[in-house]
Amino acid sequence: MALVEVKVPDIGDFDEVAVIELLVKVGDTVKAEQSLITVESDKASMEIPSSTAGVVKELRVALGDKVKEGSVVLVVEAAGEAAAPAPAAAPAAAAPAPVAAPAPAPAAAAPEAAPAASGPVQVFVPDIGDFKDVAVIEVFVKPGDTVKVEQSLITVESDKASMEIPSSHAGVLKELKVKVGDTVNIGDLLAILEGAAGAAAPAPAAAAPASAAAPAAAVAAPAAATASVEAASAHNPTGTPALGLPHASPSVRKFARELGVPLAEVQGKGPKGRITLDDVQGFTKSVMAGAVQTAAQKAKAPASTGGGGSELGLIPWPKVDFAKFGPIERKEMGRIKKISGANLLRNAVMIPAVTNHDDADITDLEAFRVSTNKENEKSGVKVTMLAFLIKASVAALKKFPEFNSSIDGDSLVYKQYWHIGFAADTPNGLMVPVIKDADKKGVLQISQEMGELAKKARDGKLSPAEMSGATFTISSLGGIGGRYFTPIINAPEVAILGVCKSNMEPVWDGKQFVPRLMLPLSLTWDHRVIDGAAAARFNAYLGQILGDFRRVLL
Ligand code: CAO
Repeated sequence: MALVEVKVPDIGDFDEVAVIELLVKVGDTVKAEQSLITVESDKASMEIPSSTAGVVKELRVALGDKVKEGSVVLVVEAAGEAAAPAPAAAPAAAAPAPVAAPAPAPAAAAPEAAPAASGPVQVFVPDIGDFKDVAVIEVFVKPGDTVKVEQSLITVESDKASMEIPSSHAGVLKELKVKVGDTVNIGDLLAILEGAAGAAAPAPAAAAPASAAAPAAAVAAPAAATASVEAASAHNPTGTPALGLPHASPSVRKFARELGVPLAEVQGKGPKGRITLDDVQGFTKSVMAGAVQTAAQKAKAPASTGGGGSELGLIPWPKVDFAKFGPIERKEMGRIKKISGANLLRNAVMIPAVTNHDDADITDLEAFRVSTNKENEKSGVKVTMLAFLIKASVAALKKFPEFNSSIDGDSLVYKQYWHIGFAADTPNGLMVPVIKDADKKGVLQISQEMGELAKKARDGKLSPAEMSGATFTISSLGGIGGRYFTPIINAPEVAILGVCKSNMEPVWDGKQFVPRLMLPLSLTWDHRVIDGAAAARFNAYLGQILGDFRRVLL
C-alpha cells in the first residue's frame, strides 16, 4: 500500500499560519476530506482536510508549528483503491473550500469602494469562495455605531472555517441587513452606512472585493488581498480574535453549538486562551454537575431568589403540552399573583422552615366574643376571633422576642414594636395588610381596623404603607375550614401563625371527656433563629392565653 504525504494546499499568499489543533493521531483511519489540523491567522481559522483516505502513519506537524502551502502535514498509508495521492498544490476538493481561489468579484460584491461617500453606502458580502449559504454566527455592530474601513461587521462560518467579514467603507451604520442565524452568499447586502466624508476605503476599485474579503483573503486570497491583510492586522494588532469573538476553531464552535454551549462563557485553556474540545466538554460537565451556571440559567433563576436560588442547580421546570391530554384554557396570571408568587418562592426556598401544630381551647373566648358582639350589636363593629389572635400573639411575641426579630447578615434585629400582618384573600390574590402597633390597641379597635383594611384589600385600594412593616403574620382560614396547614414565612419575618376552623371536640379533663371548642394552630418558624423547643413553648403559651384571655393582662 502506498504511503502518501498529505500537504497543506493552496492557502493563498500567506507565508505561514499556525497549527492550533491536531484533529487526528497516528493510527487513526481517515477519510478523504476529513479534517486533519486546524490552522489560524488573526482573522480566520480553517481546517485542513485530507486529500487521501487511509491510516495515519506519521504526523509531521505539532501544535504551534507554522505551516504554509506545501508543508507536509502527515503521512497516510493510502487505503487501496481509495488512495488518491494529492499533488502538492491541493486539488480543488482538498483545498479549504471557503478560501478557494477568489473568483473575480461579481458586480454585487464590488460595491462603490471608491472615494468618500457622503450619502448611504451599501456594504455587500464579498467573495467568500464558492461556498454557499454560510451562517452568520456573530454580529459585532449595531445601528448607530461608527464603523471604520476593514472593521469586522460579522462572523460567518461554514463547517470548515469561520471568518470575519469587514466593512468595505467607513461611516455610521444605518441598517444591518443580517442577524445571527441568517445565511449569506456572495453579493448579499450586509449593511447600509451613512458614508463619512473622506473615510471610505481608499482601495482601488479592483482591490475592493478582495479588500472586503479580508478574512478569507487573510488565509487564502492572492495578491490583491495583501493590503487588506495589513489593514486587518493593524486594526487587530494583538492577533487575537476581534471584539470578543470566542477563540475557537470551527469544529469546536460546531460542537459547542450542537450542545448548546455558550462559547463566550467557556474559558479556553489552549494556547493564547483558545477554547478546545476538552474545554467545551469540561464546561458541559461542570454545568451538568451544577458546579457552573450559564448566564442564561442565571437569568432564568427566579429574580425573587436574589441570586440564592441560582446556586440550587435545579433541573428546568417541566414543559408539558397540556393540550395533548385534553382541552385547556390559558390565562395570564395577575400582577399580584406574580409578585406574591415570587416572594413565596424565595421564602419557601431560602428559609429552613418548620411547622408546629397545636390546639387551643377557645371555648370561653368564643363565648365571650359572641356575648360581646351581642352587647355591641349597635356599634357596628364586629369583634372577630382574628382580633383576639392578634392580641394574644403580641403577648406571646413579647414573651419570646426572637419571634419578633429578623435576620440581618450575622445579626438578629429585635424589633421593639409589634406590627401584625394578616393574610387577606382578595379577588386579585393574597394580600397582607398590617395592623400597626397592635400592642397599643384594644381588640375592638383591631377588629375595626381589620375590617377596613380587609375591605381595602378586596377593593385593591391598599397603599404600600398599609402592607409594610409587619413583624409577625397570621393567616386565618378559620372562616373557611380545614384542620392544619403549613404557612410560608413572610420574609424578613421569622415566624407565621396559621389558624384553621375551630371544632367542638371531646377533651379529657382528668375525669371525663368534656366538649370543648378547639382551635387548630400551625406555627411555622425559621430554624436559623428559633428552635423547636421555643416554638413548642410559644404555641403552648398562645394556647394558654386563648384559653384564658385574662393572662394577657399579666
Ligand atoms: N374557626 C371557626 N370559625 C371561624 C374562625 C375559626 N378559627 N374564624 C372565623 N370564623 C368564622 C366567624 O365566626 C365568622 O362566622 P359568622 O359569619 O357566622 O360570624 C366567619 O368565620 C367569618 O369570620 P370573620 O368575619 O371573623 O372573618 P375572619 O377574621 O375569619 O377573616 C380575613 C377575615 C380577612 C382574614 C378573611 O376574610 C380572609 O381573607 N381569610 C383568608 C386568609 C387566607 O387566605 N389565608 C391563607 C393564606 S395562605 O394562602
